[in-house]
Amino acid sequence: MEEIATATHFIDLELENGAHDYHPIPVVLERGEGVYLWDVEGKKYFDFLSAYSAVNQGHCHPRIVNALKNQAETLTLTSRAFHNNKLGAYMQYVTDYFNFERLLPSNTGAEAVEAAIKICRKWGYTVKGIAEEKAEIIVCSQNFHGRTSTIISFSSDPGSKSNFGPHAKGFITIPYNDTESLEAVLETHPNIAGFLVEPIQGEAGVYTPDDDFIKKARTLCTEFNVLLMADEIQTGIGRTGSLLAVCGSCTCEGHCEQQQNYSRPDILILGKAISGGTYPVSAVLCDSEIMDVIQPGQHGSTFGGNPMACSVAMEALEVIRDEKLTQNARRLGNLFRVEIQKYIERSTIVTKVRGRGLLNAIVINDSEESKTAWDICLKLKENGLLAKPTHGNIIRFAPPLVMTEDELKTCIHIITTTLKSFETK
Ligand code: IF1
Repeated sequence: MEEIATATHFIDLELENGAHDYHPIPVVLERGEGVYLWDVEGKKYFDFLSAYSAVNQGHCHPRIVNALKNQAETLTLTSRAFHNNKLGAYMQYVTDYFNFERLLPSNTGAEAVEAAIKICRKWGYTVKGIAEEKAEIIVCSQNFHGRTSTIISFSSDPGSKSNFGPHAKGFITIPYNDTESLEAVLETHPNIAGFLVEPIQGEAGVYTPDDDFIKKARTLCTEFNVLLMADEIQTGIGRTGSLLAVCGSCTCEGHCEQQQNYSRPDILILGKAISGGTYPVSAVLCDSEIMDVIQPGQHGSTFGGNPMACSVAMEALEVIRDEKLTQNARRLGNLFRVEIQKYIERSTIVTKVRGRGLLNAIVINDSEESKTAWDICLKLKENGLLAKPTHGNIIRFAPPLVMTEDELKTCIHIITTTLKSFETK
């Protein structure tokens, strides 16, 4: 029987056969190239999500795809029971790139966060001298660090958390962007091993903290001998207009000696764009003094550090540098916010634009429970641009970093025209 390839057909197949764990925008994509996506009906879109910032290098980047193809034809997986000829070179490349001494390889973001938590706790016991089972980690409210049972234990989103207990202990939540609370907890709790934080909170609605938040957190962590763990899974690798969001306003290409505003974390967690979205790759980076708490048999992963991941990630990071994508994100991000701000001045429907580099969001003048942001995203889709609400009233705008200025101007036009059709007067 011949099937007609309409969007509804593909959507129904998922609904009938899959877990109902997502509620996607109703578009079925079949092809991507650079900043563009095409659906099964042949309609072309600008991608303003970039697979949640995994596709910073653009869809199907030819250099990254080639690295993937070549490695796939040579060797895909050995497990860590044996060495492979890519892992060492990859580790050397990435530790040089981000200026850390050691790398622990993994596959997904949540898995890397889990590994960071384990490293941090073990450091707490064996180096800091915290008594057995007493280590605590400070986290921020409205965080998003992944979906594992430990990570959801310290989520503040009931949907992510409720009925999935019993929850893991050992986490203390403070408000985001609040160094006074951080200091108060550090002063009153002697068993803190680490502070886990997103330099910009993505899921919270691209919530951008005060410029000195991470810097102050860095100082406090040093003062109290606590590990600063930066989850840069979403903000890292050029997205915010610096190599890492913890680099602040530094424009260097990753050679950290020059970074005046750099708040160097003790543990850096990367994922998503480290592979340009072609393969699941994540990593934990830190110096030997910390990483060496992990010894053979104490952590691992079947796929972690496989030659596909290594080859793809090296190429993906090389592309970030060669194409100056960090600098492009910074320049286009500034342009985006200036133009959207101009629109906001004449708007009743949009109240705010915020973000850094090409990680931005607009706040819609409606309640968090409303579906206005959703409706705007459906209209944007009709007008050829794909974006996703993060709450009922917030829309994230995060195109691939390979966008040109002309393309961005076209997109700003699509966005403002769409918003105009929602204005009440
Ligand atoms: C989904 C958000 C983005 C992350 C940070 C760890 C992870 C993520 C800072 C886990 C993942 C995703 C996953 C995606 C939605 C999403 C997201 F809206 F929830 F916040 F990107 F903005 N740390 N972020 O952002 O990484 O295990 O998924 O590889 O569909 O759940 P993962």
